[in-house]
Amino acid sequence: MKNTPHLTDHQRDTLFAQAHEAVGAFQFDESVVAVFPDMIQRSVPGYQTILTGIGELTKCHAQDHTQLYDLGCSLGAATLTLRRNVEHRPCNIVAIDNSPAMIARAGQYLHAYHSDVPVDLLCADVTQVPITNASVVVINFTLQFIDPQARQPLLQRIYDGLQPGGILIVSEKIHFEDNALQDAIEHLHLQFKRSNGYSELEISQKRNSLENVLISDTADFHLNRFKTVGFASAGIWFQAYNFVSFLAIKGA
Ligand code: GEK
Repeated sequence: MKNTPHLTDHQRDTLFAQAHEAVGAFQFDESVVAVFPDMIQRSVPGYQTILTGIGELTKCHAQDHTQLYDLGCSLGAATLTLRRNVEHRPCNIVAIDNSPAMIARAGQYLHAYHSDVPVDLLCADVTQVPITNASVVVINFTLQFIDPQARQPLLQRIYDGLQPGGILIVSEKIHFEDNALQDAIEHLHLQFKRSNGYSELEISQKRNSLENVLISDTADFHLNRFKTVGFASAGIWFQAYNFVSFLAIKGA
């Protein structure tokens, strides 16, 4: 298994370590794929805990003879968690990302571990893919990259495609309307990145690169939207600074 890639084999993220004259808009290309596990671990507080929680929620809410979706799967970290937690159950998984580089590498990771649970890995825009007969839908840090106008229609299609009692897990970076709160909590996130070895140059160049690419909503905005599309219950099950994971449950 010498050449088999593993999600834990981290190539260090130094994408923004050198000064760039003009920082381009962030793209999920080959260069990002190569460092992605390291980048997300060092940038997103609570990332591992969220994956563990997704596993637990899947164990409790996956329904036999249904589909589980990982929308914006990147290298498939959440897909692997879904798969581990429905092993030996009659479910199948649909994992979708619109970055060909991500999907190619995700396929290698998924094949590196044996499982009897079928996974359809699709290179597609999540706003264009049908969602049917679902019991668990995960959007882990991807809604924030989707055109704000397309978010509610996507959530509506997910709601419509869920079985009664089915769940949606959405993890996002959020912002706060209150400026003092925004500054204080953003400071905590910046300290998290500094303590994980990112320099001021890396932090500021990454921020410029994500401007107009990652567009956050407030927690209230998310919660109201879950209610608008029909979810009976919606709340925050995890928060670390300005990173939140929401759970929305369709009524039985
Ligand atoms: C994880 N969920 O490790 N359709 C499909 N994919 C998209 C779209 C779209 N419209 N827009 C962006 N993406 C993963 C992490 S990363 C989060 C998700 C981050 C994809 C994009 O190609 C990228 O792979 C992913 O969404 C976001 O649990 O990098 O902060």
